[in-house]
Amino acid sequence: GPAPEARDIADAWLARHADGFGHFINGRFTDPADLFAVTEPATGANLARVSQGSAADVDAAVKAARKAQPKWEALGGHGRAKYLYALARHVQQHARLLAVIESLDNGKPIRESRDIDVPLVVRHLYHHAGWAELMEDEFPKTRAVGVCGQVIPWNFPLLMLAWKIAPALAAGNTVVLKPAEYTPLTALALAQIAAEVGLPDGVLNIVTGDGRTGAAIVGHDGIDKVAFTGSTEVGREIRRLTAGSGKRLTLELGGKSPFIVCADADLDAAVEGVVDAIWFNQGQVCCAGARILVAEAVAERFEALLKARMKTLRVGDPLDKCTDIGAIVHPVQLERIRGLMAQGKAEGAVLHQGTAPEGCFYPPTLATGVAPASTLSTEEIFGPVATLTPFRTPADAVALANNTRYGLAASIWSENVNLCLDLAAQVKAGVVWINCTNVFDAGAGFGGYRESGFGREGGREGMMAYLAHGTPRAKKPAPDL
Ligand code: TXE
Repeated sequence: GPAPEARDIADAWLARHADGFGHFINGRFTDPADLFAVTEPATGANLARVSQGSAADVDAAVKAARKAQPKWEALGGHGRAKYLYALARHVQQHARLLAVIESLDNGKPIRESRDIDVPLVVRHLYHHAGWAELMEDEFPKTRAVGVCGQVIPWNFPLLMLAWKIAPALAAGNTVVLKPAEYTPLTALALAQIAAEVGLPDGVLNIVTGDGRTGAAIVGHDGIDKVAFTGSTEVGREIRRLTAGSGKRLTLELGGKSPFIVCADADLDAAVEGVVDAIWFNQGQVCCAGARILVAEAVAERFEALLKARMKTLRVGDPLDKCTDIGAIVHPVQLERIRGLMAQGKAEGAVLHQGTAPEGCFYPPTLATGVAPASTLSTEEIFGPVATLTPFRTPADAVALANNTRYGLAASIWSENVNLCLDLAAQVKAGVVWINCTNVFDAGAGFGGYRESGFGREGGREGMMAYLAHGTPRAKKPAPDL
């Protein structure tokens, strides 16, 4: 398991909040009210109780954010950067606590929360502290949008929070954020960290609750910009709700990303790529490489290698450092995965699976014999399930890759760089990885096409979403000679 002290720190933190968590509004926690249970998916045990945010709570949070916004913006980029740097440093100091809470709450392996989630959170905060420093130079004649309502999912609870709040705060906006109801705990810990670093009251407000609380945020008149990451269905609903309201909107929704293995690919590397693409975070990744497309010439060999590798993956206790695949976030999601797999089997798919313990776990799975129009080829499963489909020519691979309602990401594997670049240009996806996958950087815009949503998060493009009249400074024309 993790260093015992880390678990102890988490248990002590949970014990201190045994009476339940309130919302973080205007720099302090409200009294816990209308509590619901947050459970540990790996064991089913209750972890904590948090408050279901009402319309009145949302209203109080939006009012606090409105009041704080002009002062926060007037601080200037350098002033705001100091707070973002401090947040980053304090998250680093509490890294072990945050990693263990994240793994308990979400079910993800501690190796991932410790080595991927939390370090990426820190990196994101530092990167955007840098943007804040450069605001006046890089984005002159812009202003903040105002108050941002942000609603996030449960698959990367703290990382999605960082993606949302870092650019918003750097640009001078204030925030009302709702974490997902399955995984609100690291957001509440981060609220405590924000208080610890003395972030001015009202700049960051965290209201917990379910979709009703989310809808109250999205629909509130005092919100200037909505940012949402989650299901395509809810994204569509939010688009309807905000249409004609004058609110700005960015949506980061689902995916069914292709993972293309060309005939000349380094197959061992591509196998490890699949592990990172679909067996990372239990496959609950919006840009997961869920559709493996492999050149006919190497398909049989690749399938054999992949099945052998799949059998070595350990599914189980998220807090065990040897675990590769942890718990599915919630029994409801597990049922959803099982339902889709049953449908896939009924449509003729053959399932190859590793093993998983009893409980809220699902084994790594490879589905073969899937038709392009079948459920398993088209529906986002959001579990550790990849389909494997052979293709004849690179042009066929592109056609299969683009045969989707989504367009979030793609991975291309080949030793021929010209072929990689040629395919990359033809695959319609917001991110294309070449000979790697699921690589994230705070400096690169991330986002999708089609039903994967619109808007970019990260880097310069990500900043633009949080700026009014936010055009980057035009390069000065060369002076006339
Ligand atoms: O997502 P929801 P769910 C996909 C994935 C998954 C499926 C269902 O396929 O199996 O969605 O997951 C809040 N107004 N993704 O049901 O409901 C909700 O409280 C405002 C892909 O958990 O979209 C939570 O905070 N907010 C995805 C957030 O929306 C509302 C990540 C996401 O929950 C709302 C998650 C409403 N009407 C799921 N209804 C990705 N792209 O990464 C709910 N919410």
